[in-house]
Amino acid sequence: MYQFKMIFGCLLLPVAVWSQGLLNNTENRNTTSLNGNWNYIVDPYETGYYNFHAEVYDQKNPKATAAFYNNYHAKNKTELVEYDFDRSPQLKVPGDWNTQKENLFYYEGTIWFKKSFDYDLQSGKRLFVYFGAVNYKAEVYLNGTKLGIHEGGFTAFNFDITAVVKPKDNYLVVKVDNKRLKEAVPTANTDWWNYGGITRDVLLIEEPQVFIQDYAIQLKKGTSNIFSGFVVLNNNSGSEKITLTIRELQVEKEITAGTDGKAVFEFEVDNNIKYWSPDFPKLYKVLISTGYQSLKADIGFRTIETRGPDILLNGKSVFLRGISLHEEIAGRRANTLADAVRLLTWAKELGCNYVRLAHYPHNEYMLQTADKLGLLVWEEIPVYWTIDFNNPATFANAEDQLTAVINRDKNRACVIIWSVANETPLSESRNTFLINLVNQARALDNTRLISAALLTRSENGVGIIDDKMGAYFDIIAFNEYRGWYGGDLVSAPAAKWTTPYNKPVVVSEFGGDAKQGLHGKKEERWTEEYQEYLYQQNLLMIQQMPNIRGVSPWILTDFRSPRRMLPGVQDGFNRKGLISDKGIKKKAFNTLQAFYKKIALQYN
Ligand code: GCB
Repeated sequence: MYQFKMIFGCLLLPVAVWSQGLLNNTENRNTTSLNGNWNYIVDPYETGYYNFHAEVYDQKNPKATAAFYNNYHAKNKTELVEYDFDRSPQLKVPGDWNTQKENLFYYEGTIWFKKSFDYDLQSGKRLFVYFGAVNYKAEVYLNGTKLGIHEGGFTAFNFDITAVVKPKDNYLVVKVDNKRLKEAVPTANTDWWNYGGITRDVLLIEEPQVFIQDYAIQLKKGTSNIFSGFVVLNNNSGSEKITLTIRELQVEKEITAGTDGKAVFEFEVDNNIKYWSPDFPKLYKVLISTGYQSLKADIGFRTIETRGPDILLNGKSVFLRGISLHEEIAGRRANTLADAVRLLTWAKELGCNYVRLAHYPHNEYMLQTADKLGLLVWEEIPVYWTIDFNNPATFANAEDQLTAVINRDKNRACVIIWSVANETPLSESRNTFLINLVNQARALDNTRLISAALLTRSENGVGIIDDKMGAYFDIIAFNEYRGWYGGDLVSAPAAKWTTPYNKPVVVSEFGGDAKQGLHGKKEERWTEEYQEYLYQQNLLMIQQMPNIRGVSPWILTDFRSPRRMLPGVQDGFNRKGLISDKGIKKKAFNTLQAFYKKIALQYN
């Protein structure tokens, strides 16, 4: 159930992750949604988890009626039972709890969720329960049996429940704990609100005994007509034939999985491939079939590489016209297809060909939509600010999250960059930590670019982009806040920058707060005019930077942050959005839009 890892030369305690392979491409599998209303119990003292001497029930006395995961009901009027899910209130899943109930607005701690369901599983079939994400730690039980634990608020996980599920009256209980911890990923301190809950879809996935668990298909690195990849069958015992079909390209290949379940392939395609790009987001219908199953997937094919300061998409130099965004809309967690379409349509309207999905892996609708709308994507893990770089368990956790997001999204043409960190303070242990993440990302996927949002320094007024980690990255990305946290705006366009790296430079953040509707002089903080001027001056500065090949200003929309409390202006929101949390555009939206129009012409 747990993974044991060797890191920094020592065998670690188990990290709380599920080692069963993740089922990707859930949109095309045989699924039943468990979304909807779930009963919940707020449990700040974890009364349903520990007995009064602080012993964990599921270790000490798994059948204890007082353990909430047993979903026990009193058998008669004399029996003492101090909880009852069925008489408890309900929350929507998926959803963050903070914005669903007023009294949970600032809640951080444990809440138990329960969902009852029936399922008629035919013999010879297998059933999995899949969680898109739970923030932060989930302990999952079905019918009183512990399925496992998952840590990390933004990655998917699943459990095989074939042996536990019954035709009627199943009860799925999830203990969700979103307490912030110094050693967690992210750590206790972030500039975004730590929404708790079962924040993404919950699905039952039915599969045959031997099933297609995972696959990768993309253009081999350095080529534009060789497909390479693999298919993994779960529970395969003999040799099994798999057919890979892409009808539009007249591809029909037979490959064979050995007893390890894995079939690796590489073949050339003579037909003209229509390459995926923001201007032409072509997705091919790919079919993977075995004797028991056919799984379809929509996959785009494109190449991405760098040459000196250039980012080459399908061999052609691109400028990343981007915007950063959180997985948030209207002051709540975004978690539906409609949310994804809304957010990414704004990005398109802005003239973007690229988005930075900050600061953690976003939900699958975002990637699905970016693939369809034609937006290049930077994906990130929450190795943010002052992560506990000296802690091997923190590294194992970060590495697990990186692995999970690469596993989930490796077939998305839109994803071009895996980012391993944001604004981390310089130290040797931080370098070791990040280098190990870079190595892991490259080992899992050698076709995409690796980066991180770095910090810079200055000497005699010259900005210097020389973080040592730049040597390990394909793209040199950094955040700068000229005219907001420091530096003046008047002289910004004349500012000098330098870098020792002959690589593409991307400004991963710049920006400043404006309260939508607040107007005044361009020198007055919080006004739309200040933000507009800040954008004008920063864009003039950025255009002069050496090797500049992209920018993703901070940020598309205002978002909740408990660090931002100025009354009447911030009120718990970071106001650097180009669009307010109410969905109203600010003046700087037009400034960036005009800039992107100009850049699009230059790079065409
Ligand atoms: C940053 C962080 C981002 C913050 C932003 C700000 O550099 O990467 O998470 O929200 O600055 O508004 O200060």
